[in-house]
Amino acid sequence: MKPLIITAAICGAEVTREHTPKLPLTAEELAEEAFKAEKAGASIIHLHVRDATGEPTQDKEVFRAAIEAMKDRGVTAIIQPSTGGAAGMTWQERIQPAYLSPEMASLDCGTLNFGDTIFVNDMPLMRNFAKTMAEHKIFPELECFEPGHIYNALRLRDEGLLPEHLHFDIVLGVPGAMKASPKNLLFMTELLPETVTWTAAGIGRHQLMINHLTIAMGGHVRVGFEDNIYYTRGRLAESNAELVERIVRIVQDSDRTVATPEEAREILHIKGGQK
Ligand code: KMH
Ligand code: ZN
Repeated sequence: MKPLIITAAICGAEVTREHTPKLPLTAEELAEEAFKAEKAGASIIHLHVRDATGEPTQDKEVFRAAIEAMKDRGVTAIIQPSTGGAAGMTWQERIQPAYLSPEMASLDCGTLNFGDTIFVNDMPLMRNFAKTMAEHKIFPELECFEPGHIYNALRLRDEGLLPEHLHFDIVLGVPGAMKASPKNLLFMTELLPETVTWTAAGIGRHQLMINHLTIAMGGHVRVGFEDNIYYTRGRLAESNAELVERIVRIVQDSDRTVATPEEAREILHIKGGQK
């Protein structure tokens, strides 16, 4: 098996300081958190940003400040801004970080119930995002919360809107969408073409179970406060790095190795290629 890529989703759009006082919000806090997560073993930082009041924003300049702060702090991991933002944002708001031409960005592949709201991703929006990412030489991570999302992604591929190598993120356990279970992860991954790479995210208390399964199945791992703020039941994680450190131990005990940022670029075919 190839080295395993750990993605740290360090902030998200929904978690608040009321949920966990450890949540990084400002550019400097995000940079410090990303740096420590990378030192612990993360090679991708999935990035959401917040405005001065702590609310989620997709403002290009707020992303620019966070990315610059990360680079100044010494982050060499792949920085992957979200183009999902928060449910209810317009597509014009959401696409803004793509104009900064990051190495990678998330591309959500379908509409779903997201808690009490609807996270809208129709085909025209997805085509628009995929085209914009291709124009800016951004490698997309294809976020799929339901089986139909995988078919939508393959439709984008058939329309020539995606790079040759495809990388998926299977997200399970969002309230209103597909539940996190071994059976559902197996079902979702069996829909994927053989040549792709994939990671998976389990929401809330399901994070660790999904992490264990993906390590055993040859996938990659996503952890972080965006999906889960607890280390164990009732005990908040000290940091994103603490969650990453545990994954590193499990990966090594499972006789797999953890990818460096450069290895992650090779595995994803973005080294000197896509960007
Ligand atoms: N915050 C969710 C509504 C992404 O980053 O691309 C969407 C999300 C997906 O987090
Ligand atoms: Zn996200």
